[in-house]
Amino acid sequence: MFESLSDRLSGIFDGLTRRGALKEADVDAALREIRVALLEADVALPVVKDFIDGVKQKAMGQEVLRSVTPGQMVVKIVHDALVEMLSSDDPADDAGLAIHGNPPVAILMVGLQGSGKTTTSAKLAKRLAEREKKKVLLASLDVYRPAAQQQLQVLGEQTGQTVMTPILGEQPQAIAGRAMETGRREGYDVVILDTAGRLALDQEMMTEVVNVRMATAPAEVLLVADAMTGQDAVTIASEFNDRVGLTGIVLTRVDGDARGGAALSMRGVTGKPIKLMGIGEGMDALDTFDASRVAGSILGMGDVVGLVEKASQVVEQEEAEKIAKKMLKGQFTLEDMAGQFKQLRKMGSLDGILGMLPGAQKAKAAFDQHNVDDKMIARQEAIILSMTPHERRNPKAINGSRRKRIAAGSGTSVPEVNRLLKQHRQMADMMKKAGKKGGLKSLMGGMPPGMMPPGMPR
Ligand SMILES: Nc1nc2c(ncn2[C@@H]2O[C@H](COP(=O)(O)OP(=O)(O)OP(=O)(O)O)[C@@H](O)[C@H]2O)c(=O)[nH]1
Ligand SMILES: [Mg+2]
Repeated sequence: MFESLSDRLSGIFDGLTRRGALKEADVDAALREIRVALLEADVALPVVKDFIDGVKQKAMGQEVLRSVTPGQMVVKIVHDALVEMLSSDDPADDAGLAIHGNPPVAILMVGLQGSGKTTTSAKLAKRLAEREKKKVLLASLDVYRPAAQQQLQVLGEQTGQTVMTPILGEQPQAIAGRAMETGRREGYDVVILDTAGRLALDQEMMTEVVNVRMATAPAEVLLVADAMTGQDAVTIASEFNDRVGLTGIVLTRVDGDARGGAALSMRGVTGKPIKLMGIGEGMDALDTFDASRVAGSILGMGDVVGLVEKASQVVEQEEAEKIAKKMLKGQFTLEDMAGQFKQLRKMGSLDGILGMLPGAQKAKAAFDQHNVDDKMIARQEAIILSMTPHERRNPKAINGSRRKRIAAGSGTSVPEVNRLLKQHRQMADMMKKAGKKGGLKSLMGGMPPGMMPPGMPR
């Protein structure tokens, strides 16, 4: 079934083991297979189309790394694009839930019957209580299914969270109102409203949910959807989004063997982030949404992605070594300097990189002392990028009027351009000397931090 995508791709690229940029024909052939794979994973057609178009743009002309095949390269590009599309743009603090407003903050859980609303409500209450130290009140608005309210009661007991006591005959909107009132009176931070599910979308149910939403003004309206949902996912999600207005999606049963196509469809169609995922029946089995996990199961080829990642690390290492050798010969150009900045930026924020290195405290102090931060690197990179290739190779040619132009082009100032040129001159000199005297070690000692190529021996 799906594992065969890998085989299909290697078929297309048979005999194509040469390195070089990806050609349009290769990319097209691979994307045809990926299109089929996505459809097999139950991703909705319009979403597949958009996605494939986007990936094609990205893939064209990309270098194929040594030791991976073009097919594997395409898979990696597709995987990254999937992760990007599935990821939320929110700088998600925890799950990116808006729970820090004026208490009590309401969270409304909606979705089809059996999608996991009640279970997820209880899991979420526990999570917010434990991780965010919130006082949470749970309320069941499900007056239709017998024992629905008791189910929440039981889960509340299990998780040690308060569930509002039901009153016989009370209607959903009234229950919601009472829950908010109780929340206010008794100092709850969050009120989670668990609604009733239906087998299919029906208007009466939508109207009820819309009324509840208007009465409680929830900070979050979460669509709880089963990862196993097939093509219905799109209809469900867009209907709920149009009628009720979603703020996010919770994908349940990610622990099952569903391929996760629904996630991509719902994300694509609603544009709403998937904030959480259910990964089991236990009350702790709720996690922040992991885009790469779901992308991996949509493509079913995590191993390929890992392989390409490793290959790209090797290539980066080789690049770094090449630059280091050039530096020692005193041929360190402004282009090399820009390359260094790019590498640094690609690796993430400086603080993040330093956090990953053992014994980073000392390095961090050195960076701070030299005022090297991400913003400064970005500005310096911009300055170099505003030069012509000729200027980058011949810094001596950069006269006063060129400096003005470069400063304007990079949104910096002439003194900043001067400083960068001076820094480059000093580095090139220093490297030449160090190269004559004795190797990399002494060189690294004298280099301003921020200029050390990643991957160089320290
Ligand atoms: N494996 C697994 N099971 C889940 C997950 N989330 C919910 N379930 C199970 O799915 C079943 C239905 O969950 P409920 O929470 O009752 O679903 P619901 O949406 O409230 O159902 P209705 O109220 O009838 O519409 C339960 O047996 C849950 O244990 C999950 O992430 N993984
Ligand atoms: Mg329920």
